[in-house]
Amino acid sequence: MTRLDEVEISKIITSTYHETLLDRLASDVVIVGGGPSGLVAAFLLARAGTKVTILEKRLSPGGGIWGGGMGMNVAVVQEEAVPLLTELAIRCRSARDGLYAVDTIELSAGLCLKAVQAGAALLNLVTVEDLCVRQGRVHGVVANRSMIYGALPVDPIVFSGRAVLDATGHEAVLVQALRKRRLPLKIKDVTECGEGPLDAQQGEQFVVDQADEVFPGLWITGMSVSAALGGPRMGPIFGGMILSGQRIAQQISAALAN
Ligand code: 48H
Repeated sequence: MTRLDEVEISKIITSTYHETLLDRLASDVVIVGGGPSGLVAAFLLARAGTKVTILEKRLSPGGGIWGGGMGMNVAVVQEEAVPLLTELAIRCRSARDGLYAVDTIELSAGLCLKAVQAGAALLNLVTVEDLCVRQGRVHGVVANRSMIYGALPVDPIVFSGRAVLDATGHEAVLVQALRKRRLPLKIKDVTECGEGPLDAQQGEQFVVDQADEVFPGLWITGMSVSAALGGPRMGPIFGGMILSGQRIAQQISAALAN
């Protein structure tokens, strides 16, 4: 058995983490939120060679996937999402009428694994509380340790990115931060963030079609699209989140190439 020195173990954790942290203070793309839409975007961008950092406030990334519907750990996806999931080696079981059942443990773990293996860095327990805006463009986010945020008077630090993606789900945290300052968004001015009543068909189409850049340097994907624009919620179906992440990855790639 390898001989153990407890301080050496702590040194490995500290030095490895801080090496990543130092490297990731500046990225091409900062993705806030490690739910399905953020993870899909992270995987596709990282695979294309983009330097991607995901900041996730919770201990476990995966967002709303884990709970499936009412805590039953099965996610339903439409057939349009199956090719990407199959490419990621996430198994989809045909159920009926173009709908597939996916084990939520496999979906969450699979998306995290593939994003990280493609080169995305995922920093958990990091809560993003604000944006950096200079000359009318978002160029970073303001973040703190989740355990500190809201609990202690400790200042945050900044992660910069050429593109920032709000994938914070129902909270649409970054859109809220801009609205609060009355900064001019490219989207209609709904007075408060918040989704409309549940309509699975419309809600799923909405998060795919409306995923876009909403302010120079800031894109939205997944449930934050519904929250930011007042689109319908869709209930326990995840194909739209996957396709929304896919669409926004294409948009960000195209923008970074210019
Ligand atoms: C860092 C943060 C912060 C912050 C939040 O909720 P998510 O799963 O988001 P999506 O859009 O990828 O997927 C939505 C889906 O899970 C869902 O909720 C559906 C389909 N609902 C339908 C309905 O009708 O209710 O993930 C967002 C992630 C989470 O992991 C959060 O912890 C994280 O973002 N997050 N991370 N800083 N300030 N806020």
